[in-house]
Amino acid sequence: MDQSNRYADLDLDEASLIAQGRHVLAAYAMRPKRGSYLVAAAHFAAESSTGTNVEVFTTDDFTRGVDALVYHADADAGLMKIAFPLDLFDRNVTDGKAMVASILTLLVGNNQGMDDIAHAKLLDFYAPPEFLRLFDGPTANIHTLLAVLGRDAGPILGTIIKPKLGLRPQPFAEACYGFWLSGDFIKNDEPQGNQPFAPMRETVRAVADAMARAQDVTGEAKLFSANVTADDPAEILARCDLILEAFGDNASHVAFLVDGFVAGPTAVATVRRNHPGHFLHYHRAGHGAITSRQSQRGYTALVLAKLARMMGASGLHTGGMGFGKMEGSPADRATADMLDHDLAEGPYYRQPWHGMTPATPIVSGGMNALRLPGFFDNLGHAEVILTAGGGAFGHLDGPAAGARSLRAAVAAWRSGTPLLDAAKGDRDLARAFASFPHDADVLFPGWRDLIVF
Ligand code: CAP
Ligand code: MG
Repeated sequence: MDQSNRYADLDLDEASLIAQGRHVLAAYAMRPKRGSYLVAAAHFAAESSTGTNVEVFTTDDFTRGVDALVYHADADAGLMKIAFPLDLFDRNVTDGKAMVASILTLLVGNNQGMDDIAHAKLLDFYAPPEFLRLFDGPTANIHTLLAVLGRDAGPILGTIIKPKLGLRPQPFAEACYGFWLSGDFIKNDEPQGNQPFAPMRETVRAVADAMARAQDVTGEAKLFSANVTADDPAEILARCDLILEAFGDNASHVAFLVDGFVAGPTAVATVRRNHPGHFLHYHRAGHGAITSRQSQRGYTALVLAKLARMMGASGLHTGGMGFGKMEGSPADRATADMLDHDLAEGPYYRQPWHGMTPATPIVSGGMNALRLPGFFDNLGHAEVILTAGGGAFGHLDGPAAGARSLRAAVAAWRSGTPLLDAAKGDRDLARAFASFPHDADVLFPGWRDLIVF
């Protein structure tokens, strides 16, 4: 059925829609399976809002007033844009706030499985000020953690305990201690929780003890991001309580890690609303299934970043941006900007955040000292949390030397010193070349003749 006379209005002007502020706007890469582009787009808008594939008897004039409308349809480019009236979005019965679950249900819900659509991917969306105000936004960010460290500038240098799984409580805590001798921040790797071989109560107590010892030895504050991801909000909160109790006097040195893509907005909101004083670390394992450039459905990492900031994540993984081991490119810098700028450029919409607290990019995935200068050149600043698992525990001289090599690489980047020159006077950095020779060969050809150990 052609519904384009109801669910499309190509005369609508985007600038006016933004000025009116009564719609969420969404840009999709979309290809129909068959037939007219506009007819498919209109059906897509219908399924995403008030309609279905046929006209229904119960529709009244009010219903028509909240139809989502296709306002741009370009068959050649495979691009469509849809305006979603704000009234479509669900509000909490408890406090009238809006929810990311509802955004996902409308923008990338049933429309992802329609028979007449070959594929559709949400590339960007615009949230007007009135809608943004209905989200919690972040309470904490890198500044919360820098205050604990007694510093006023990033980066915060961190690691992920590796191996990912298989360490029992004491070896796990000793791995933490080793890194904390010179690094700042440790996160659980995403599958680490309450496995039978490493019960959380025991592991967390040992880690808290390792933190206290490392702080005594170094005279510096240390940070731990504890994974509290679970299906049940009650289990998440029980984990938070257990962790805060174990860390005792150092409870403010704890961040809570939620795997927000697999556990969903409920898990993120549970931590955000119950522990607003703590840094909420949004890890995004699994997001590649839909955000990957290979995926023609779902949404992009930039969309995920916008949603994470709206939900109140303090920090979100933004990947290695082409400088690490995960899929990415230098253009992913826009994803980091979306988290921490007050006015951020998406590929289709400019998003003003109207003072919503910035979130912090968390840089991870195959990072090591050799890869940092290129990464920071591209990003243009270093106000990030950097977590290098292999980059710390893969250093030939162990995690403390790994942490020092990361710090030396940051210092070299700040002072504009080429890394090879810096490595000549810094053993930890020099040994990073020997530790990651494949990277060294690619990034610094000829290094073997220049660096003496
Ligand atoms: C990094 C990591 C992170 C990935 C996730 C891992 O370890 O712990 O989960 O960074 O990707 O398991 O791979 P390494 P992203 O430092 O050893 O690579 O940050 O892009 O979400
Ligand atoms: Mg990991």
